[in-house]
Amino acid sequence: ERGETVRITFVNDTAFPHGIHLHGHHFYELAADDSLGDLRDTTLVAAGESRDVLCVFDNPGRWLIHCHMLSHAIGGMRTWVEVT
Ligand SMILES: [Cu+2]
Repeated sequence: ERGETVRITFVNDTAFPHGIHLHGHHFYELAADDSLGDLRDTTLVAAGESRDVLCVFDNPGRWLIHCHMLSHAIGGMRTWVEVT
């Protein structure tokens, strides 16, 4: 819901790095000790690693999340969230 703060873990269980981009919002990358890192709309998740981010979903609508490599997004590395 609008205004909700959500922690998301992007898990990369592939052999390639993926730059994951969220439309409509920015989020903070979280360090291993949960401290806030950079404010971004895209985060690079290395092969075999995961990345936690913290996002305040304050922009209503349906927003795409996808890999920034077009071939990956076309191949299915995309989904969406709805903020109501
Ligand atoms: Cu990718």
